[in-house]
Amino acid sequence: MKGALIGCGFFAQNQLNAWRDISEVDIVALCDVNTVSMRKTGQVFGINRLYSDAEHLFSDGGFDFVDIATTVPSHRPLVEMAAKSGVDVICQKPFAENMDDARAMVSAVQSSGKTLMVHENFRWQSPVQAALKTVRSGAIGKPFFGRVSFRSGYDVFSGQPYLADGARFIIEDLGIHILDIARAFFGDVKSITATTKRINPRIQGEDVATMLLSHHTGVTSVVDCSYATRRQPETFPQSLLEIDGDIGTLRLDADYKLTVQGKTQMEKDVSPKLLPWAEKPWHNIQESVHTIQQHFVDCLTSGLEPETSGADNLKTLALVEAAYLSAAQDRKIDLSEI
Ligand code: NAD
Ligand code: 89V
Repeated sequence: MKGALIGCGFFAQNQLNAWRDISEVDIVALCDVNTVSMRKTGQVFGINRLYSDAEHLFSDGGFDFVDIATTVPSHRPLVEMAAKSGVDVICQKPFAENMDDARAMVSAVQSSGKTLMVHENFRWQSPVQAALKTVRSGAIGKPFFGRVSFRSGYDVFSGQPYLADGARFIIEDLGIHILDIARAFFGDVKSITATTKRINPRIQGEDVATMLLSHHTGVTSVVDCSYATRRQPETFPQSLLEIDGDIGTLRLDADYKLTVQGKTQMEKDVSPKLLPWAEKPWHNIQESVHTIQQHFVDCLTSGLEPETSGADNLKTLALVEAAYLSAAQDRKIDLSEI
């Protein structure tokens, strides 16, 4: 399978490392409006076809899929170009700036008959997968309560300076992952209530969000995230879990400790692998990049819809929109409003 990657910035380096480890894939072309980072990336990964203009990349073609690793404002035009060119697409999160764009992007790729997957990788982290497998095995019975929590004081702005500038920050950038994990465990959401705060005076958007979700399955969950939490041990970038079921409880605690109590008793270290190109503490995310990209390839090969498809991601994105609306209007939002 031949691929092209657009956006040779901070996170694309992980994506390119992961593609290099996936035997079915050869990345044949790169594109970035910033030709300096594009050339540097091309040298590191031995990729010679370089484009500063995506239209030109697509008109030259010669690849089966495109990996869109740019920030959100360019996602819609790039996904629409890909749909027009008839290639499969993997696009970074946040998938779109608003629901209208997201729906148009899903529909454009559907009309082309190609596959669209969102690079929504947090549910693919191996500790989260281990917890999902345990809950799905029935070890804690039927869940009735869940908490998905990401609290950190990590300086995320040094690697991703644009995160300090947007009117929206933590729900759109990070909460989106944590909300997606809640969907993976507890199913789709009926209503959400959210509060937000900005603690760090040097950024524009909110860096704390606390959300209460009612799921169609009857589960109530709390999804909370913060980049204003100074604590030791620093748990970045771990998502911690507490899930109560009718016959037991599961916790994914700091340092990837998975515990089940109740009818089943279990304590297990579910630390992610440190891939050869990865570095701590990012290895958890980096391993999930490899896993989600392999999932994309497996879906293209088998013809199955990716678990984190564009259509699926509309529901995660709707939670982001609903959370902002709830915080702005200080009320519970029914997801049918979005
Ligand atoms: P970045 O700014 O470092 O890199 C983005 C690159 O895209 C830049 O080099 C920019 O020049 C290029 N670009 C922008 N518009 C373009 C266009 N129209 N055509 C060609 N090139 C274009 O950003 P980043 O930190 O690498 O983030 C990229 C995306 O990845 C964001 O959406 C971010 O939310 C996401 N991200 C995801 C994870 C994850 O775990 N899934 C982690 C970090 C970042
Ligand atoms: O996933 C992300 O988009 C990243 C990070 C995990 C650092 O918040 O911005």
